[in-house]
Amino acid sequence: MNSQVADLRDDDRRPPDNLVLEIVQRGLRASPKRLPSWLFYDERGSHLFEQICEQPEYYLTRCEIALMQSHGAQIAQALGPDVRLVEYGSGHAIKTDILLQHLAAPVAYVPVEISPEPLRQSVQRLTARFPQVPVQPLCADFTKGLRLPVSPRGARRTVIYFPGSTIGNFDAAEAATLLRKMRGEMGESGGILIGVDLKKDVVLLEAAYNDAAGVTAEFTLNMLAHVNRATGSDFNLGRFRHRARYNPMAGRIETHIVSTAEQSVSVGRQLVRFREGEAMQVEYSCKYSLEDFAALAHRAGLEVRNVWLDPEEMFSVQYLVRAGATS
Ligand code: AVI
Repeated sequence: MNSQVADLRDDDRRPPDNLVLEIVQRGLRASPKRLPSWLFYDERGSHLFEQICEQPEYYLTRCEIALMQSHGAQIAQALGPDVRLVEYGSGHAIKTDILLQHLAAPVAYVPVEISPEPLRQSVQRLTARFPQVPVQPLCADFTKGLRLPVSPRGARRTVIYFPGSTIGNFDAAEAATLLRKMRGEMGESGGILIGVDLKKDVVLLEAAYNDAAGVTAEFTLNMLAHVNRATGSDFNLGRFRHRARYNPMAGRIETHIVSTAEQSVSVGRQLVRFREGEAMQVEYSCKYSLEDFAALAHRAGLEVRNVWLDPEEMFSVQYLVRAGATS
């Protein structure tokens, strides 16, 4: 039976505002200052991220969709029939459509998403579009241990779908920990289907995070508006700017919020001083070569079974299984 939208299970882990204050204060005491990237995603931030995905410079979404369209059938074949598909951070689940069109007799689709509204909307849309696929939504933080719902029938394997190169927003140690957690959740015969952005010309990489329309800059600074609302702080958005640069040694775009003046900001009872030009680190977007990613998978006890590339070879979708798995 398809789950009703009202059945959303809520693990309620988005930190309450008093904890947000503590997390922000701790990040602003650190040297250099930093704020966690989940603070981007209030309602406006999520909307701005959708707009980023439509910017001509932000090739990631366009290339991943092109890749799923051209290789969807092959990908579904690699996953096999009777799959339980668990999507981490499913959002509006746009790329999932292409996969569900091709999968043979999927046992269930389990979207795992922390924001209830996109989850509700995607469940409604996918239930209408694929009435034969049971949808079992889970409103939860995919970085924490998940209690997956019991499937309506036995699955041949659980496949964790993690598109969008969201893995790039975790540093190498965190990414290995997350992949290891997925390895546990997918079980012996399971797999991970993951979108991974590739290393490429710095000009293209930096353009993707500095679009001409300024949407990414707005997305970045919106984090301060979110922090003001959640903590009562008084960041003046006009006195900070967005900066995103590629660090070739670390292989990642590093996004900072830079103070354009010497200034003080009140965050709870803490007075935070900024020097002119001082940068707060707010996001990493790691880029991988195919070898880099295979090595990361190996650290998590996984191996790469398949790699698919978009026609421009900018982006990859990879299928990982347990190291040494035979089936
Ligand atoms: C969600 N994530 C994969 C995006 C990225 O490319 O790192 C977030 C983003 N930040 C700025 N632009 C897009």
